[in-house]
Amino acid sequence: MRKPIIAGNWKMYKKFSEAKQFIEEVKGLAPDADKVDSIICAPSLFLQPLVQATEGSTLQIGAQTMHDAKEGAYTGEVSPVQLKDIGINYVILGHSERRQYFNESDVSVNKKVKAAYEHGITPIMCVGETLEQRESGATASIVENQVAAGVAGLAEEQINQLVIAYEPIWAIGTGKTATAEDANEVCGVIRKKIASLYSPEAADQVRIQYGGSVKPANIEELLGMEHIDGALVGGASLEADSFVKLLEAGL
Ligand code: G2H
Repeated sequence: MRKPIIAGNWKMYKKFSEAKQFIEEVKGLAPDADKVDSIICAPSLFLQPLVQATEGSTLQIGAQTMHDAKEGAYTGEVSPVQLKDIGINYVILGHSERRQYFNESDVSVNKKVKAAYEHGITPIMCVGETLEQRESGATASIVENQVAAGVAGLAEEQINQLVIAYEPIWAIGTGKTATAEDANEVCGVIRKKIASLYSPEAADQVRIQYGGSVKPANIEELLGMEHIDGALVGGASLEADSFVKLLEAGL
């Protein structure tokens, strides 16, 4: 049985006062850590104080991106060493917005995934197709290629720690959710790809999230699917009430 993993992705939303208030409201309500992994991926600026604010809670704070180098002259960037040092255990890598607006590629995502492992941070590696790719029937091959490129060079014993988020780009922030069946089908393709690259046992352990307009009204159906082990949630993770409902759906 794979443990559900529900992660909020706040993107570039919230002032610090709002972020703190959210954490105050949610931190006592997050489920037991042995039942659900509950994570908020906050803007870099807020990470350290929010880690402190969640002390003693099962709610964890994650990052939304990082550089692959452990340190260096990379103005504006944050390193895996810096994240780990303040108590960050999860990082979203290769989100489609990073790929689209910040030139991230399968190659740079792979470097970051490897760097995350090197420093004991669990990567939430995002993959997903555009609407054009879906309509041309290329979804499976696009996603398989992104997965293979993203995990290149990882050892089999590292793979069971991996979290993959399948986020069809056309469903992000648009209100359009893939049907649970469609999402499950692509998550199944991802699992099969891991099985062919590593082993059926490794594929069985990898946790795969669906992301793209997940909300309290649709999360239960999504989580009920065979290959969907969690959700990466943007808009619906911004309100405390809604996020708590999402976490409870993981129970
Ligand atoms: C997809 C998702 C969070 P939303 O980007 O990663 O955002 O739930 O708003 O579609």
